[in-house]
Amino acid sequence: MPCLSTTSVSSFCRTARGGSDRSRGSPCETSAVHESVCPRSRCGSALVLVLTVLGTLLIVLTYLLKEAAGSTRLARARLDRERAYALTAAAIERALQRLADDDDLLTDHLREPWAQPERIETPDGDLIETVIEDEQRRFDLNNLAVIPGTHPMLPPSDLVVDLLRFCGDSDPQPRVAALKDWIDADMDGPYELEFYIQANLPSRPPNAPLLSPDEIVFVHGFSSKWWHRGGAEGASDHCPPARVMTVLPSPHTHPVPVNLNTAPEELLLVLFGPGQRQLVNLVCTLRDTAPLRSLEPLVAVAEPVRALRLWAYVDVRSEWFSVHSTATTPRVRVHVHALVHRTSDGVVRVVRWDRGR
Ligand SMILES: [Ca+2]
Ligand SMILES: [Ca+2]
Repeated sequence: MPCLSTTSVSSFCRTARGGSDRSRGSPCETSAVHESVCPRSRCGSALVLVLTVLGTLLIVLTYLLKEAAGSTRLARARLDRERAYALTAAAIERALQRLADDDDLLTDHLREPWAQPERIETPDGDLIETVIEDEQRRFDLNNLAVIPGTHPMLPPSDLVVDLLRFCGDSDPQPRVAALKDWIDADMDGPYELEFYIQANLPSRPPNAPLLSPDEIVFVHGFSSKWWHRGGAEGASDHCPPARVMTVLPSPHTHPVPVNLNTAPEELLLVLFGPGQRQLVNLVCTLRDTAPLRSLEPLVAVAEPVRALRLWAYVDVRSEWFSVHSTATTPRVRVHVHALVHRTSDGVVRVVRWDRGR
């Protein structure tokens, strides 16, 4: 706002009059009227105030714009992620159908249609990769819940001891005993509820089959690294237990057998026992040529006493499978794992659904 200071005008005029007579009167007054003369301090304060307000507005506006952009990005990322999950869910549904369409439910092997990976690229640049794995290619730790009946069979804990030793555990008995007591229905054993109370451990044995490998960490004696690394202390230079063992969450009145058509050779070596290399070689040779459709070809070669006690743990067909599906879109990558059970008449159901990264 223009301002006029009398003092300033007077001072201005006196200076003008001091110069010459021609400048007396009018020139001075004209100058005094039309010149706006402000104190420097007040003009400066107004300017600072205006700049401060403008600066604040600019900061608020920038913040709001960034917030809006961030919200938009989050919403788009969420949308991309959900779309990718929908792609994996559709792929898993197709995989379940392939399992149900298996035209030979008495034999399962890696040349069947269900075992072939599916790879789909969409026009939008998405890639969906899906694979079905036979879970019975590995030994089910929940077999520890089985009580050997009148039929001759190896105690499941004997096989688990051999497997833990194979995975680098030099003294596996105490850990297997703890795992067995955790899983079996009874409360008779050295590592049942009383042990956990007296040892002041936070976990309690459910006396039921494991729900997933993640549960093993709560069992006395098992480290968090054990499942993926092996060894009593989770050392990395051993066969990972996850390679030769699995966890199939269901009631176990009899063992869930290992499928000889899909099991890795090292698991066969452990199962068949010392001195049975010839039997392992026979299995590998036979299944390379054609899938095993029964245990009959093995009987003549197997060590009879152990074989008789082992047959309950091996088979040539499977009921448990894992479906892994990964969707890679231009902006996100997601993975879903479904643990699947297929009944002997081909009915397929999802038992566990893990929505991963
Ligand atoms: Ca089949
Ligand atoms: Ca128990």
